[in-house]
Amino acid sequence: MPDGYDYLFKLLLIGDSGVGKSCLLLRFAEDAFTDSYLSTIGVDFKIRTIDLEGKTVKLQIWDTAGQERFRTIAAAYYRGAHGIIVVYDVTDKESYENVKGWLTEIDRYASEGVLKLILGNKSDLAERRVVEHDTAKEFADQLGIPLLETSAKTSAGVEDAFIAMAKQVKEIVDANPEPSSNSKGGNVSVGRSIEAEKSEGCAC
Ligand SMILES: Nc1nc2c(ncn2[C@@H]2O[C@H](COP(=O)(O)OP(=O)(O)OP(=O)(O)O)[C@@H](O)[C@H]2O)c(=O)[nH]1
Ligand SMILES: [Mg+2]
Repeated sequence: MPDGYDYLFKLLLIGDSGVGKSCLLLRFAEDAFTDSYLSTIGVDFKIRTIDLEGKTVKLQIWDTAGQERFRTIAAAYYRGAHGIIVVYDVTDKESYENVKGWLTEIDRYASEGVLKLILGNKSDLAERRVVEHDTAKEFADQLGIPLLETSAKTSAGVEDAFIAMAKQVKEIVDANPEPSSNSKGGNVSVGRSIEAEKSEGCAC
């Protein structure tokens, strides 16, 4: 077992600036929250190791900057991701309307077959909510993408969201244990083993 873990999964958070991507990661990785807003510059990551069905799973979660000027930097991280989480803010209609655009970015830059999850964050702000859960869920259902709501502030749904994605990645990796090429239409990179990652010089 390399470095004390059975699996290494890379997840990526994308979405408009200010929707709460960094706060979601802070909540999941360190069980903390801050009200102050420090917009992410470029990309950042945090690690959390979890237990899934008796296996040790190391999650390396990349947090990207929502600001337009960092888009090209962030796009470089799509390809290596096993799962991508698109976040919007339930109190910000524009951030929800932009989810479509973020999904297009995934199609453009990520490996084919990458897992997707849509998160409506800031569910604690009930009085300021402008995006209804049912509306968003209908949109996500049409695309066949799971949608969950979270609050990085109260923790509601946060653990479930990341664990659900990790479980799904594990199922895919278990079903495709052989390392394979990244080529479109081939066996996707979500099936790559830790050994494949290591031989590529993963510094984690
Ligand atoms: N009420 C509430 N506020 C939140 C929640 N999540 C984040 N915030 C606040 O929203 C602001 C932006 O959060 P960030 O996590 O920095 O947003 P981001 O998506 O990382 O933004 P960029 O790094 O610019 O892309 C901060 O002031 C947070 O405190 C939440 O679940 N509820
Ligand atoms: Mg951020």
